[in-house]
Amino acid sequence: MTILIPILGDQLSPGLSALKGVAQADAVLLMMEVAEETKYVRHHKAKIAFLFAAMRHHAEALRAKGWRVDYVRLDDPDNAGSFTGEVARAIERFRPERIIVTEAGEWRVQAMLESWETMFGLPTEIRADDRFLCSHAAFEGWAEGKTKLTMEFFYRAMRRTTGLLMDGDKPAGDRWNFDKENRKPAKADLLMPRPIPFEPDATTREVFALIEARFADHPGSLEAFDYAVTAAQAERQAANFFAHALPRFGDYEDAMLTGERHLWHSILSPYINVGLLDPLDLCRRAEAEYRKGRAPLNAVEGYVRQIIGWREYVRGIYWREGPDYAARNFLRAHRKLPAFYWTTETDMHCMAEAIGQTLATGHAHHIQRLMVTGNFALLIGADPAEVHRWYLEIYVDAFEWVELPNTLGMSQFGDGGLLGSKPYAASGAYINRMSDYCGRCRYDVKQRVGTDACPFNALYWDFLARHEETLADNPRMTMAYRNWARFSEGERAAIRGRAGELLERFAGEIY
Ligand code: FAD
Ligand code: DLZ
Ligand code: SF4
Repeated sequence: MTILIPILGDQLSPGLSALKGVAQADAVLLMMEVAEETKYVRHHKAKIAFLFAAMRHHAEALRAKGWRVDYVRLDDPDNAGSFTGEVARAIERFRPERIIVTEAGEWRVQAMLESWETMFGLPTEIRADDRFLCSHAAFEGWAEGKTKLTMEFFYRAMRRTTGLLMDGDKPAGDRWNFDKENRKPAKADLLMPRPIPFEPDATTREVFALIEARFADHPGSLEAFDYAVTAAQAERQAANFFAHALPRFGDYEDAMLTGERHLWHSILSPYINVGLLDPLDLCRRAEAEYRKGRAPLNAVEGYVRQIIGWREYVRGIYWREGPDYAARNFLRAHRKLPAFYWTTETDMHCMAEAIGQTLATGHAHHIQRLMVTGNFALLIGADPAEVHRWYLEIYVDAFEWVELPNTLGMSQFGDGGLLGSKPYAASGAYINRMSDYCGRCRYDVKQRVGTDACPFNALYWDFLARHEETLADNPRMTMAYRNWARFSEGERAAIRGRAGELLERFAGEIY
């Protein structure tokens, strides 16, 4: 008997559900580099390079464990160009009796997997992806009957289910959430932790050559590429994080500093998302650091919350809301993103920093994504579908199930508050409080009007004014609207005039 087991680019886990209980002698594992997946958005060069390098290394690791792996490269002259086309070719080659596959991470690909049984006339078993800690059914069970799907309550349920950071029935330290302690601005110092840079090996360099030949027109650069591309390297990066960065992860979670790409973040999301690291294992190890007194509770709780809370929660929302979620546009925002999202050519220092490091490496940390590039797109009224496309193409860790709810929901308020209780809109004052950017900027963060005034300021007030009818009733916006009402009529007109000029300027910068 031959079983065909397709393994997708983000399914690089040795314990993948599709492999469970299968005898190696019966299985052909199919891994495919296919044009369709590289082109549905213009992925950053580093994203394709990371995926292909990790896939090629993973194929070798599976072979070393005794699996028969059929690996189709992008430049294989017979490459059919799509998952379905390659499965069809593999059926010709191997004549399997059935197919087993782990469910896909996005609606688009899941629809392909679901078509195979009828298309190929072969029994096709689609198994649940048990690398996630909350199954679709468990999320539905939690969500059922609730009028508001609040992340914090989901997170508490997940703490109870996993037993992470629990002392009996109670949360460790008698509190569920230490977020209030985690908003300190940071100062650069020589002792700051650094992720391990990994020198690209021959396999990765071969992928680079392919990327330069085939994807020269895609955004981003490979020059700074130093990602882990094997499970062993990802594991070294995780150990480095626990030893050096975790203790202050909480304190500086929201901080931003010029020239500092990593601060105390883990930079492990690409590895978790493709399966080189296991999220539950990482959380258990973070907890062990706390229990052994090597990391404070605010850091460990913050880290665990991001993974068993936010990460699982956004996945639950993605699958619950369905494929139409991507088309939501609650604020009816229709502007284009300015060209500098692809070029870095802006005199706003915060934007140049966040976009610059993104184009150079394919990574930016959460507050840069949310409160700099995301906030700016929200304030100018950029179309959430376009913002979603930018985030999906530009970040190495971007897969739709996690990127879409974060971008369209959390950052752009496109779902009208399903995911966040208010828009993450902020003026320059927030960026100034959490970073050293403003001191290095040509704009004055204290001014609202005039050509030297920080653009975020007028745009923030204008955003509130534009959406007063929709947002003023939101209790979390009351204070903001009260402040807006305090301005004189003349001040309000001047602010909106400055915002109008800015919007015209940015609208002219269409890529
Ligand atoms: P850390 O700060 O070290 O956090 C620890 C881990 O928690 C991360 O590795 C990640 O697995 C998880 N995590 C943290 N925040 C979130 C979150 N909001 N949602 C889901 N998981 C989270 N994350 C992605 O993995 N892929 C994306 O495509 C993605 N797109 C985003 C788009 C926007 C607009 C925003 C605001 C956030 C997005 N995030 C995305 C969430 C978050 O920014 C990244 O997970 C984080 O920056 C990854 O870096 P890190 O590993 O150093 O994270
Ligand atoms: C993102 C991506 C890219 C660029 N290329 C491939 C590929 O060639 N082969 C592959 O198996 N997966 C690729 N991926 C990931 C998929 O597009 C998709 O995001 C995941 O399989 C989740 O459904
Ligand atoms: Fe950004 Fe405004 Fe600060 Fe400049 S002054 S860095 S534009 S927030």
